[in-house]
Amino acid sequence: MITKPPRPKGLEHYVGALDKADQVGLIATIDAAIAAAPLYVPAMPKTGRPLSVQMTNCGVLGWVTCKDLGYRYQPTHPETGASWPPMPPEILSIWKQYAGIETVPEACLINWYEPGAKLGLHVDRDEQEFAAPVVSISLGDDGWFRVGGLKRGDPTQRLLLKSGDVIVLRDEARLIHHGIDRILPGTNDLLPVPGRYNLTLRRVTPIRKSD
Ligand SMILES: O=C(O)CCC(=O)C(=O)O
Ligand SMILES: [Mn+2]
Repeated sequence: MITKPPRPKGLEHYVGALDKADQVGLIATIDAAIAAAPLYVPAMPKTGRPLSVQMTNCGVLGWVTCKDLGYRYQPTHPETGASWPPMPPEILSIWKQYAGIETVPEACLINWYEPGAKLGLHVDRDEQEFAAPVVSISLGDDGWFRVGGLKRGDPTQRLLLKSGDVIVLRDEARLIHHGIDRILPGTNDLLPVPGRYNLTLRRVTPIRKSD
């Protein structure tokens, strides 16, 4: 008999955390953020290979990647040079509900997956602070989330993420491998077109007592 690997400790999956009204509100928030900071096509460090996921950010810092400068956080959009739009209060309140920590997130990465887009197995490790969790919100079509362990070769399992689900990676799971195998176009009618948004909230700089 093939047994499923246990769910990694510190990985929390809140199914249906956001109701439809909250999801509709978040889409309006994302639309406004994208109007100020357009989605761009990020590229892999060194090779310059484009990612299939389009990205933008809100918050004081945004996660970006390009051929020459690689993965990093910066306060401005890589193409427009403008500051990222501020962290919307409704996104901050989701962090407050799920992060279980007093400190505030600095970055909200907005990922847009068109049909066919995916995100390879990786670890969120470009932050300077790992005491804070990563909180991530799924909106739109379903997506297969692949999750492994601390080491790249560790066994993996997949979880179906649906619109309104919240994932938290904390403590032992803060640095586990994860990615999106694929999305399932047409599984949700929140958006007028097939696709999936994911919002990833992260603390980037060390937590200060005053935060
Ligand atoms: O789309 C997702 O659910 C995961 C996104 C992710 O892992 C990331 O942007 O680092
Ligand atoms: Mn990630």
